[in-house]
Amino acid sequence: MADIPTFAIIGHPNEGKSSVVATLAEDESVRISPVPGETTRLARFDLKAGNASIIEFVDTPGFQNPAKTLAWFKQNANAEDNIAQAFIQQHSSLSDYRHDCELMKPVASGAGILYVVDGSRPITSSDQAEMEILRLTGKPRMAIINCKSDETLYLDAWKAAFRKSFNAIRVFDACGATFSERIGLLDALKSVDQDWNPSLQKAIDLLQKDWARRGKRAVETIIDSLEQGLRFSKSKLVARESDLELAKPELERAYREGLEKIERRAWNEIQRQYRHQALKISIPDSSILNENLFSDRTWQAFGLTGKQLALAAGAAGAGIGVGLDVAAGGIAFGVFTAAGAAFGAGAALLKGKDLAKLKIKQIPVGGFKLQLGPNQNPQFPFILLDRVILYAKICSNWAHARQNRDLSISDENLKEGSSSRWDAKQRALCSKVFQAIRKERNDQLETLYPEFKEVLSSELERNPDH
Ligand SMILES: Nc1nc2c(ncn2[C@@H]2O[C@H](COP(=O)(O)OP(=O)(O)OP(=O)(O)O)[C@@H](O)[C@H]2O)c(=O)[nH]1
Ligand SMILES: [Mg+2]
Repeated sequence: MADIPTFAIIGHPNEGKSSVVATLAEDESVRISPVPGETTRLARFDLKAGNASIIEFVDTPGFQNPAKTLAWFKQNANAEDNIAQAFIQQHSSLSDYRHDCELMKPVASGAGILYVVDGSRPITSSDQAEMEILRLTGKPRMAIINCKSDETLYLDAWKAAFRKSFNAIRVFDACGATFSERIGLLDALKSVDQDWNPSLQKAIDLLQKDWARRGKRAVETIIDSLEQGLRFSKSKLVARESDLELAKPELERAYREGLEKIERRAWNEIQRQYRHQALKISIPDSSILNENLFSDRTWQAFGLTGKQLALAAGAAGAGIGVGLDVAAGGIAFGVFTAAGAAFGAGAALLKGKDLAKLKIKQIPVGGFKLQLGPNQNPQFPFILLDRVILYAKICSNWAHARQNRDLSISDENLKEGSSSRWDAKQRALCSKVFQAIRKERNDQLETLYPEFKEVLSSELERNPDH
């Protein structure tokens, strides 16, 4: 394997070292814990583009004896070529220095140093000692200020302290960093040591290409789920007319669950594409995505306004006539539209949404066939689309260090859907796409999809704060 840039993540216990590693290496298997001393051995994690490793990050335990280690380093500073190696040799048999030796190993073998501190607390003498030890190693080093809380009182003091002994300083939120913030950090690392420049630039280029590839696959997944959702129907056979009423709620439930399954499959697939395999993404409680697909809040928050919808559907040549109010408001209207049979009160499961038509057909050999869907509501595809886009945005910006729910990171900015913020032309394009999907006009889809994919791609790339 070709040599790849290697960085050791070093610091005091419990400062967020493993969190920085998890986010930079996109690896949710890194062990993170609120209890200090979680990391006791070196652990190597490769950031990959496709299957190729492009940067290696080495997680290390926290310093155990910074003051004594510093005293030793000062005594031996001029005597040793590889002072980290000499330190390990002299201390490897002492169990009190197990962590100090462990964290020096990657330094001794030439790794660059990323020193992580929690910038929301004051500097202590131990921190001063650690900074000085790292300076005495003579290795290129960057200080990463990872604030575990919102306290900013001590930031300037940290920066001033770092200026004396570090080649670069970076504020980096391990639990909230987006892709572009990660790229920003890697970019800044290039300036720490000129020798790193070419290999880091190559890694950044590969990562950006890989990111674009993941975005493309997410778009494919979104389109797939849209096709499945818009064409989905559920049918049921019943023997006697008297069984019809009983069968309707059951059919509704099966229809709703089927749609939810389609949606969930797409979400899981997108999650996998962004390397969150272990399903550790937990949608924040405040997120509208915690509402189900059929709730009133969902239909208020996502989709288009009535006027936008009328324009979009009009441009697509889809008359939505009396259905318009239903489609736009979503709330004031009754249950499924019944076709071919009166639809009783028992069908109120999906209340509030004119979602799908129920057809009841008498079968010549006896019995009845009930069919629910496919859904014809003009607002429905915009709702599906907005929900899956929002999920993809959360996923792609979900730092791999964010393994527990109680980190208070809000998604306030992500609350509403995307499609209502697109321009009229883009919304009309959507309506055309939806119509062609419903009519299974693959010839039309072939010409519409390239532009539609561009709309989706650029939406996924848009900063989540806007
Ligand atoms: N809110 C918040 N919590 C963080 C952040 N970074 C780390 N934490 C939390 O701080 C705790 C320690 O994080 P780790 O990444 O395990 O720290 P460490 O430096 O590797 O700790 P040791 O391995 O014990 O030395 C965990 O509970 C993390 O969730 C952050 O940016 N914000
Ligand atoms: Mg750790």
